[in-house]
Order: sequence, then structure tokens, then C-alpha cells
Amino acid sequence: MSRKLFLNTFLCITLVLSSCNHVKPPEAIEPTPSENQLRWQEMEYYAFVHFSLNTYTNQSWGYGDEDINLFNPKKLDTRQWARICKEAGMKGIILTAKHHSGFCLWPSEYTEYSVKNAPWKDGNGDVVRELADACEEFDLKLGIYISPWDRNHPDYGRPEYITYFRNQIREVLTNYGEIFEIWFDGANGGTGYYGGADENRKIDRTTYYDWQPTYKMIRELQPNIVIWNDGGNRADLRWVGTEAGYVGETNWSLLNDTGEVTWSMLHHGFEDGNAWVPAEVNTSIRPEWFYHPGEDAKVKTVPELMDIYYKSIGRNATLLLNFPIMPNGLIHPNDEKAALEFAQAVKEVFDVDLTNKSSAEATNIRGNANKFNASKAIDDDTETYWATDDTIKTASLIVDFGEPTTFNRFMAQEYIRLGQRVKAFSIEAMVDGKWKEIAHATTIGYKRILRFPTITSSQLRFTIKDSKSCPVISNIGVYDAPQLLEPPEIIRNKDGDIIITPVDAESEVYYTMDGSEPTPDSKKYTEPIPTEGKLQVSAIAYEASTGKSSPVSNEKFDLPRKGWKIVGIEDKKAYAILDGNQETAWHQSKDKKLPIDLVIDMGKQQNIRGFRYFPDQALWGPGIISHYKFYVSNDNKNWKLVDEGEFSNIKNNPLWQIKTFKPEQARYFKFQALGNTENNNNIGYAEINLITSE
Ligand code: FUL
Repeated sequence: MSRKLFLNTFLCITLVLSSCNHVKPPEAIEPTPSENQLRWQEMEYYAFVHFSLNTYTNQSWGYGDEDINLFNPKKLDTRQWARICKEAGMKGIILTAKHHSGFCLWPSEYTEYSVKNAPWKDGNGDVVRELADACEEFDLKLGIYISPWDRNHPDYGRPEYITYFRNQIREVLTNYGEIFEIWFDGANGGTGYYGGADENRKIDRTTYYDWQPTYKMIRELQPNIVIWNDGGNRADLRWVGTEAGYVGETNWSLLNDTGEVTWSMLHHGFEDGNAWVPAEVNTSIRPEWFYHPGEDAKVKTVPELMDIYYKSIGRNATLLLNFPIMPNGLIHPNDEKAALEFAQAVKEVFDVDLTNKSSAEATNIRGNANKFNASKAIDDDTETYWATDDTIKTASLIVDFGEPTTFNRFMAQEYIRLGQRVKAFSIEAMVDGKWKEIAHATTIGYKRILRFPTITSSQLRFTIKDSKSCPVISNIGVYDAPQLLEPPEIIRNKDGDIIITPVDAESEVYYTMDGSEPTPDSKKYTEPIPTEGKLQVSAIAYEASTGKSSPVSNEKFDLPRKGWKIVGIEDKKAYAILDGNQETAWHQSKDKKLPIDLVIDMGKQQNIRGFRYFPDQALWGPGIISHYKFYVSNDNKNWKLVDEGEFSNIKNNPLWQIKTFKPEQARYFKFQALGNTENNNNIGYAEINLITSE
């Protein structure tokens, strides 16, 4: 090389390098997350634990007068909880230190209604302490749920209670080491024991709790904490408007810091919001939050949990998955099994990132600087990113696998320290020399995962179609998820026919009716099966081509509802509430005013010992009954009241409600609605069924 050429080359390289160094990173677009919110978001997946006095009364919400002597778990072992959570890949545990009943799992100095007066460990026990120690041992973070609504406290509803509530918060945030999250549930059903007053106490949610001084105290006591609060009480994190385990597909981590928060804002965030309030998806591994023995066969299956994963973590939220603790103080083995299998299934999908062996190129690179080039999106380092020039809001990144590659999942992450930007994007694959769209979506945020049918291609194109400002992508991933067969749906119609439907129409269904586990050697389902009497049905979906089976579906049925008549209602559509199909519902006529009766003639006497109510699942105006009376009669004239009460938490978790009482012989029953969750006269039902004795 001549001296001149050498000098020229040297100059060029220096120029290029120095220009790179001068390319500035994109400016943040406000709002941006705090350090605490960032640390929390990276946890992605952590546990909820519901345990309280109502674990011993089979209730969803304790009333506040439950006998303290019931609390005496014989095998309580917080190390078992922590081990399971750790093995399940979770990063922390949030404990219901105080649920709505007011009972405290730590020996609070401000109330007698706590473990200090329970027989457990002769009053020397402290569940919060034991869990804090177990979390430390298993390297998990600890969070605290402390219910603002307190159905035990005599002062609830008065200003004095706020002092009590703050004192309790101070106790749990002072004595148990670092707390990563505090959870303030918004539920308030009004009625309660309230120190013996036994009355309905209404509060104004917008003013009563006076949150700001409480938040200030919390942040002083625990500088690294994030505060969860629902409704309009803006804190660090938001609820997603449902407990069913999903956030909206479009999910901005933003809200406005003042003003009303609508359901849509909870579910989707608010694109133009001026405050960073990211979403946390909370759901239970079983239908309910607290333990009910009747749900032992209702633990969510791996395909259901995977679906929740994609609809929470895969949609820019975190996942808070609940374990109900059994009365003996342990997590049930079925729940443990489901959580560990779920962790394994997640691993099987995401362990091999197909971009690891690929190269990437982009249509625009910020200042042409290496520091911001496409490879930064596939380097697995979330602190480096691909960014474009400031004026560019539409750009593509092409991943070249170098050989035909099979995939069905795509993951993208924005570098959210600089704000959430992307509004729309698409994924294409090169098929027969042309780009073919395989998926498109809206927001990305911290993490977005898309599912699409399996495709084989050598190249993938990720196109940002619209963005608030130049896109900043820290990471993308491409995966080949194994197929998961979903368990089939089992229903029994009014005539008593069992109908089993596979989720994937291609798969075969095998079933048993003797309580044994179905296999592909069991009876094959081909058409509705006429049945009589009480029975249990178990079924699997099976794919002969792969030899794979789904998890087992289990359903127990009481007597068929053949011959039942809805008394005094002409509308034939009313029979939707007896058809076994949870998706069909019927509502009482709009002119009726509460209390509203539903009277059913069973045609003959039955020995009734309970009933089951499944509310309409509609998002708007479902007419969900919250308070009821239940009567029986033999002549449709003289009625005997056999049960009355509330369906706790039915608004947020509108699932089967099961009530039992002393058996009664009767031909008619009357289910009387006294109130609904909408505070109006709209009363709906998807299903009504009885629980009978032999
Ligand atoms: C709800 C509460 O009312 C439930 O009992 C449960 O604690 C759930 C996580 O939040 O709204």
C-alpha cells in the first residue's frame, strides 16, 4: 500500500468512526417509565397467593365475623410455596396479608383480628414473616396485598379507619425487608360485620382513602416499591379491567394522570396519556382466588395457561398468577403440576431463538452508525437497539436465516426507557420469491409476541408501519412452538345428552364416564350421548397424525333438566338458561323491577341441597345478580326461604356461583334476584342448575 493510500484509508476510517460517535441516541418521548417500573416490568411473571380465614369457610370474601379459631393450618410451609414459584420461573410472590375480611396474616399491633389470636402456633405465628424468609432463601421478591375495604373494622367508612389503614401499611412495609409491590384492591361490596354493627357502609372511592399522603409514606418506607391501584386512583401500575387473564391487543403503558379512567383505558392504556402506568394481568390458576375443594379438577390446563401467557406477557403486560392455599397451608399438587408443566411449555417455545444464527439488515439505520444497526435487535442484549433517523417512522428489518427455517412465533421489544412508540407493524415471510404477510399488530411496548400458523421460509421482514417517533427496537426473536392440543369442551343439554366438542375440529375425542382417565383406547365420541342421572365425564382430544393427546377435561353433572318448565314466562328463548351452553343467555323483561323472580317447575319432587348460577358473559350489560334469595315450594304457592346472600367478586370474576344448604324436598324453586352489579334492574342468566342429594 502506498503511503498516500494508507493515509487516505486511515482518514476515511477515522471520519466514519468519529461520525458514528457523534450520532446521538434518539431523544426520549415522554412519558417514560421510572426505574422502579422498569425493574418491575423485567420481572414479567410472579405469583399471587390467596390465603386467609375464608380459606376455612369456602367463601370468596369473608364477611369480617369469621371465627378466628378456624385459622390453624396444620402443615403451613411457605418454603413449599417459594420452591414451586421458583421452579415455575416466577420472580416474586404477592401475599394477601389482609383480604376484605380484615383478618391479618401478621400479628398487627392495631387489631385483635389477626394471627396473634389464632390457635396456629399458639398465637405466635406470622405468615408474612415466614414468607419473607422463604422468599429470601429462594431469591424471590416479596409483595403485599392489603385490602383497603375491611369488613371487620368498626371504623370502616369513617376518617379514623384511614389512620388505622396507614398504620397497618407502615407495619408491613417496615418489618419484612424489601417489598417490591403493594396491591390495593378496589372491591367494596358495602355490607360487613364492622365490629358488630352488621350494616351496609358506602364510601366515596374518589375521596375516602385520601391516597396521596399514603403513597408518599409508602415511597419513603420502600423507595424501590411499585404501587398497584385500580380504578381512577393512579399509582404506578394499572389493572386490565378483567380477572380472566388477558389485556387488550393494543396496549399502551400510558394513562392520563388525572380524569376518568374508562374500562377501555384499563384494557388498552391510552395512546396519548401523559403518565406511564403499565398493565399487570392478574388471574388465578383455578376459577376462584381462594381455595375451594370443588375446584381441584378445574385447575387451568397448559394450553389455557399458554394462551394467558401470550395475552399478558406477550401483550406488553406482566403476569400475576394466583395460587389458592389449601386449609392445611400448602399449594395443592394439581396446581403445582400445572405451574411446572406451564414453565416447561414456555421453555419449549422460547429456548431456541432462530434469529441467533441469522443476519439482519434494515432499510434505515440511525446516522448509518453501527451502534444502531439491525444486528443490535438480534444480539439478545436488551440494552442495545436498532434505531432509525428521527424523521423515519416507517422502516423494515430483514432477518436472513440463511436456509429454509420453520417458525410460528415472533417476539419484539421496544427500548422503553425512551418511551413507547410503535403504533403498527407487520411480519412477512419470503415465499416463492415474494413477501407474504403472515401477521400484523398494533403496539409493541416492553414485549409483544405474535402467534401465526407454522411457515417455512429463509427470510422474515419486520416492518414498522407507524410510530409516534422514530422506532427503537431492542430485541426481536423468532421461534418454532410445538403444537399444543386443547382439552375438548363437555356440556350436557336440557334433555340429558352429553355433547363433546374438540377445539380443533380435526382432532378425535375419547371419553370415559367411570371416573377413569381417558386414553386413545377409551370410547371414541361420535355423536351426542343420551344419559340419565348424575354422572362424571372425562375426555381428551387426540391427533392420530402426531399421536398427541390434549390435557383431560372433566365435568360433573347433577340430574338432567329434562321436563323442567320456567313458570310464567312465555318467551321460548328463556330456555337458553337450561341448555347447558354457557354462551347463550337470557334476560328478564326490561319492565320488571327488583326483586325479580325466576320460578322453575321440575315436574317432580327432588331433594335439593344447593344451586349453581352462571352469569351472562357479555362485556356490557350482563345483568349479573349480586345478591339473592333462594326459595323452594311444593305447590308454587307456599314458599320456604332456604338460602340468601351475596355472590362475592362476581363482577370481576363472573364464573359459576355455587351455593349449598340443608337438603329440602321440593318440586319448585324460586331464584330471586335482589340486586345486580350494575345497580339497575337488568337481570340475566347463562345457566341455572341444581345440586341434589340421592
Ligand atoms: C378482587 C378481590 O375482590 C378478590 O377477592 C381477589 O382478591 C382479587 C385479586 O381481587 O377484586
